[in-house]
Amino acid sequence: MSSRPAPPHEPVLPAAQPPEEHTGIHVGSPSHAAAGLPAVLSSLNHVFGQAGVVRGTEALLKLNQKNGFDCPSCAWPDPDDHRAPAEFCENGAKAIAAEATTRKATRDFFARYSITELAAESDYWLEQQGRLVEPMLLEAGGTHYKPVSWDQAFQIISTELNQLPSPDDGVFYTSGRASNEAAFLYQLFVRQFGTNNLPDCSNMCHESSGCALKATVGVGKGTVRLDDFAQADTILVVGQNPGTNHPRMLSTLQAAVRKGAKVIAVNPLIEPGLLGFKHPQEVSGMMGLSTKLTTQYLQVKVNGDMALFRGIAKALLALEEASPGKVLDDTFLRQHTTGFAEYATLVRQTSWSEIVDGSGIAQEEIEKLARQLAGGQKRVISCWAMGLTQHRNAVATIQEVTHVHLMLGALGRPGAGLCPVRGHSNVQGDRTMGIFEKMPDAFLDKLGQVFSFNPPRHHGYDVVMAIKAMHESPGKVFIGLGGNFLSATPDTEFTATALRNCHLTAQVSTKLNRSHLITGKRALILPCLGRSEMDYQSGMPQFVTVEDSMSVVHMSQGNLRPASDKLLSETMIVARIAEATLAKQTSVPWTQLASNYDLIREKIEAVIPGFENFNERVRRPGGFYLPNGARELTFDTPARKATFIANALQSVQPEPGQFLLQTLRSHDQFNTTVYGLHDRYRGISNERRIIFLNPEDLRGLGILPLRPVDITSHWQGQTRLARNFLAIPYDMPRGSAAAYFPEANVLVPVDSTAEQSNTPTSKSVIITVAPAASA
Ligand SMILES: Nc1nc2c(c(=O)[nH]1)N[C@H]1C(S)=C(S)[C@@H](COP(=O)(O)OP(=O)(O)OC[C@H]3O[C@@H](n4cnc5c(=O)[nH]c(N)nc54)[C@H](O)[C@@H]3O)O[C@H]1N2
Ligand SMILES: Nc1nc2c(c(=O)[nH]1)N[C@H]1C(S)=C(S)[C@@H](COP(=O)(O)OP(=O)(O)OC[C@H]3O[C@@H](n4cnc5c(=O)[nH]c(N)nc54)[C@H](O)[C@@H]3O)O[C@H]1N2
Ligand SMILES: [Mo]
Repeated sequence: MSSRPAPPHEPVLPAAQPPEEHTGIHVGSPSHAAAGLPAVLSSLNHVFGQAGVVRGTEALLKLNQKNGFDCPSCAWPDPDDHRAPAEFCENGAKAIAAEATTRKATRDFFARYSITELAAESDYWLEQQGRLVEPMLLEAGGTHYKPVSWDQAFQIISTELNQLPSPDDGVFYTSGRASNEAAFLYQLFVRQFGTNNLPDCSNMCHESSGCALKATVGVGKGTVRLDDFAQADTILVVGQNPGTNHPRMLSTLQAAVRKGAKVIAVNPLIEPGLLGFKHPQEVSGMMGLSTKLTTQYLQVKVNGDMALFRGIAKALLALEEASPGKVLDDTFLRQHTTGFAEYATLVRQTSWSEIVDGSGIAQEEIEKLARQLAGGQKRVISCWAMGLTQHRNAVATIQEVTHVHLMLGALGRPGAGLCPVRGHSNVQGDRTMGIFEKMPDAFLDKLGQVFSFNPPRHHGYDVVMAIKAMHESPGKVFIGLGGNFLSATPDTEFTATALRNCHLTAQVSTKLNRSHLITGKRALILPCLGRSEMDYQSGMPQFVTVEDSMSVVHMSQGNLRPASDKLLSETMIVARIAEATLAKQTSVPWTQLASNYDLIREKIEAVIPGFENFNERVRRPGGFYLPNGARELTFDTPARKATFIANALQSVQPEPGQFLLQTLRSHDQFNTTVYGLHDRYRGISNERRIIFLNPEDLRGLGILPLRPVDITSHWQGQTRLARNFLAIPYDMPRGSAAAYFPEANVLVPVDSTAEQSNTPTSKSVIITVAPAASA
């Protein structure tokens, strides 16, 4: 028998991972403070370089102003009262530069490059190609995207969706930049189509915070407002790198420090942005004088926070025993909480050695912190982000943070409370609008009543469930309202197979990314307006609304000329998909709603509590706060009280020779969007394929700094490999490691998720490191 000869050109699948080459690293020493003149120069470079001076200045003048548009870079709130003429940060400016760019990925561009060729380029290169300007279709078996009309695009989506064996074979992803109006219509469409398959980026982000807080204080959102910071005695910044990811938070921290607050950082890495801050809008800051931010820096082990907060609770109990009635807030505990006795017993049973081993922090350091928290007015604010949420025990860890607040009564009074710092600028609003695979019945009842239909009740897929479902059963349809599903999710190669198994993948996007290249049998790019752009419907200017991290709902109106006259607003794209797909099965006047966003807001008001007089109140400068029970000390928990949850102490323990890898952001990226190749504060230039390790650990491995290494992750007998990363010694605890997302996502096992929230454990990946095989 003769075997068939291989075809001359074996078809090459487009690469799911960015190329493994290095870009030419330069390592300097990490900074001692964030912002200052380099930040201002970097902002202007990005904005004027991409958008030109006129368009760039036009955009910056409206950024975060009450009559302008909301910065798409993070969810940190804007001041309620006074706004500076430049109410933005370096990284907000980069986000605007990326959107306002005059570069365009036109039909000629797509004719020039096959998807395989595009996928061989880096994420940075893809980002540099500019705005998507017209709908594009990749036909089955096609190698190149080709232009398609909007009508045809909606027709393809409706045909594919209506051919599915069940509505549950549709997967409808949302990234947290979608406006309230687009998100509300989207979830309505998906539920009228017949499924709750609404995975969103939150599933990979603050889902753990939502789960933890819902159970302890009855609301899955933070309880503080911006003005609380000026009244706080102590502000904990835990598992968060605000210098890069929420730079405007540094002005808030600086103001608090000047009023006498102590800021305490809990982070395995020394993050320069937490050490000091040079306010770019103050003369002293521009001259390089920095305000010292942190008074205590606890270099916790990766995944050691649950042990640390258990330790704080233990130290508080000891202080209370020494001075009864002085430390714990007895009245608060009695009136507003339940479960304290049981929790206190558990804390007493936890030994100091378990706490110190688990956290990597000495008992004296923890006791010192406890004394600080218990001193003064006990006005404590705890802020946290991905350093807490992306671990197996994330929910229990965040509950442990909450317990400390409950013991001190540091909740629902000025200067005190819980502050999960959200990522995407409207991720919190999207959830309020119903982007959730398991919305409560009260929401579904009301939605059904207002729109006269029976919303499906069975829960849908979250992100991880969606990946597995697409992987296991081919033939699904995936629609992404923004985002970059392939690169943002864990286990890149596994997710790539999942997407390739789909009949159709369609992405509503502004910029080119890897999810456009790793596709289903057919694929669509649906280009939309960005937030900075004017949105006219039926000749009338429209605005959208968003909700920030502190539950302020406010308007956002772009002022730039759109990158192309073929772009549609996200809201209109959703409406047209719905109209084409549901046809006669719906009585919702989709395109009529999308022609006047006030009409959508009327429907939001009818369905969702807290939006009374929405259209009127949102037009007031600065918007309005949504109600927050926990802030008012009314707790929507089964016991109607804030609830202590006695979780057994746990942590991920790598074996000897293994490390615990966290995947994090560099200074020059927004999630999967790579603006540049530098990580200025950490002293890294021109390279992303790096792994930070403790210098002693590196020496122990016999690996010299800057040598290439291969990283293998270990999970239940499986291994995953990421090749050719440069080893960088960095100030961090032994046994811990760090590498950038999304390059390291290939190492995150799809099955390794947080208990309850099902969030991928992107901050605790067990790895081994060895000299690169190719070196
Ligand atoms: N410029 C810019 N802004 C952004 C983003 C961006 O990519 N770029 N992304 C946005 C989004 S969606 C989000 S969610 C936020 C993310 O904001 P962050 O959560 O600040 O982002 P990460 O880079 O993931 O940083 C996690 C921090 O946690 C620390 N850490 C890691 N593991 C642990 C641990 O076990 N314990 C503790 N205590 N700390 C740990 C890391 O050292 C790092 O300082 O930022 C938002 N804003
Ligand atoms: N390993 C690891 N993985 C992670 C994380 C981590 O820390 N480590 N963090 C996780 C977190 S916190 C998050 S939030 C997710 C992020 O996951 P996603 O939200 O899916 O990813 P982004 O990179 O923010 O999406 C970028 C794309 O959004 C599109 N876009 C930008 N602006 C707009 C717009 O206005 N409208 C529309 N429709 N599209 C737009 C652009 O095409 C751009 O390429 O990633 C998660 N993945
Ligand atoms: Mo996020």
